[in-house]
Amino acid sequence: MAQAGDPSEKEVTDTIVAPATPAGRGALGVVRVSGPHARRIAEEMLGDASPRPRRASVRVARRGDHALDRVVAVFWEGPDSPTGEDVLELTAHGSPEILRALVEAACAAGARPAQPGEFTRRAFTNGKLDLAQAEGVEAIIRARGARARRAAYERLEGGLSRAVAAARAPVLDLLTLLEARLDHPDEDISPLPDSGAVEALTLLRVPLARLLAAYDRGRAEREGLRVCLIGRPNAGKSSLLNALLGRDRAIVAPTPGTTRDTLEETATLDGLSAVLIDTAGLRDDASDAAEIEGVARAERELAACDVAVMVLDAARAPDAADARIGERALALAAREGRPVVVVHNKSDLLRDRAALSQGLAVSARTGEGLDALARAIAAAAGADSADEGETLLIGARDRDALASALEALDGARAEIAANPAAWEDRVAGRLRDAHARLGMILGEGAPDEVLRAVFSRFCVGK
Ligand SMILES: Nc1nc2c(ncn2[C@@H]2O[C@H](COP(=O)(O)OP(=O)(O)O)[C@@H](O)[C@H]2O)c(=O)[nH]1
Ligand SMILES: [Mg+2]
Repeated sequence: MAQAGDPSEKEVTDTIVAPATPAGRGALGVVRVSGPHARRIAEEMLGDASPRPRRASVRVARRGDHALDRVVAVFWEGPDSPTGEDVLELTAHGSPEILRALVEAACAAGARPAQPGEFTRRAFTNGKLDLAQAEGVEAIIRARGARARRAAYERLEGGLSRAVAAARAPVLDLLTLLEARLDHPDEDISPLPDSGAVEALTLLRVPLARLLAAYDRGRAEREGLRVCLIGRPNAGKSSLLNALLGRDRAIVAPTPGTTRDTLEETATLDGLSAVLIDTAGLRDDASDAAEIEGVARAERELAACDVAVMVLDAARAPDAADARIGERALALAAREGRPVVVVHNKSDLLRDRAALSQGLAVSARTGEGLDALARAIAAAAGADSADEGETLLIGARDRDALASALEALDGARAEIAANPAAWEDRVAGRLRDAHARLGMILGEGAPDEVLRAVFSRFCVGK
């Protein structure tokens, strides 16, 4: 028996109880109890002195002499249970009054009301699932739409955890190799040449970069693909936005420079939800402060979007400024890795189609080419790619960990360049860092504030 003040007593948790179903009325409602007193609570509420684990039994749940409801009771004996502790699950009629009375009866028998996410947190603490999977519990409950649901299920089943483990294993292999040399300099372990190390580090990046790309796709799916319309003033960006929306939202005017700010609207393009962003026209002779700021914002949108649509005016022969400005925008998009779809707008004014360089002919006025444009945007976003990472649900916490792991790997490469032939120690440090960052996705060594932040997003009863 643990004495008061005995450090091992910290390991003993109290017993928690909460309704596991929403507070409405329905056929069934579930109350869950988890912790060392679950067995005693079963005895007190159900008269079951030794409930058979994992067997459903029909019992009258009581508080003292009062019958509360006839319930189906299931008892699990820890550690082989959903939370790793003794668990009692009572399925009653779905009435908020009954569930409240059951929770109160459990509290009278020694439980306390659970905090948000506390059941899942205990499952995590007891090694039933890692942190990535624990977040999958929340995700699958919140998921809207079949794709989001599949991705959340995959995460809950350990899909992301396996991908992270697979990306991490070779990091550890390389680290072990370097450490063996560092720890035993006299032994006959052949050194890794600089070029071999750079190559190994470059290979380590690949799976991490893929997971990060999956994050971008997932975000686009959740929040809508960010599609920004860029081009010179008067090319018809605002008109195209209206045409794609099927209604007038942006101001269209024959005078160039009408759109000085950016404007966002959600639309469905080829079945994908998208956020269309109208921007101020790109120019290199912006004169007033508002114009200059408008161009700067347009460039920021271009750098941050998922797909850029470069709108050219098919009714006008391109001049030197068009070429300069177009090149600058394409270079920026290329540097940021943003796909660009080029369209020639005002195709209704065009007599000679053959004169068009590559790109789609569209008309905001007649609607010509708009369906093809929507398909081209979806294709450019990689929405139809059957990439393996596609089904992985990657959240902001994972993204940060992946990005800092990549940074550590890139730092390791920089160490080799900076200190040829004397980098092993520092590279080992960077690899340890990358390894630890990836472990954070799984919750390894996660400080209490991280765990609290993760589980506080859950509702009570999960
Ligand atoms: N004929 C024709 N005119 C268009 C088309 N798209 C836009 N315009 C006209 O071009 C001018 C500039 O359009 P706007 O959408 O404001 O261009 P923005 O400055 O790029 O946003 C307006 O007078 C529009 O009516 C089109 O497809 N065909
Ligand atoms: Mg405009």
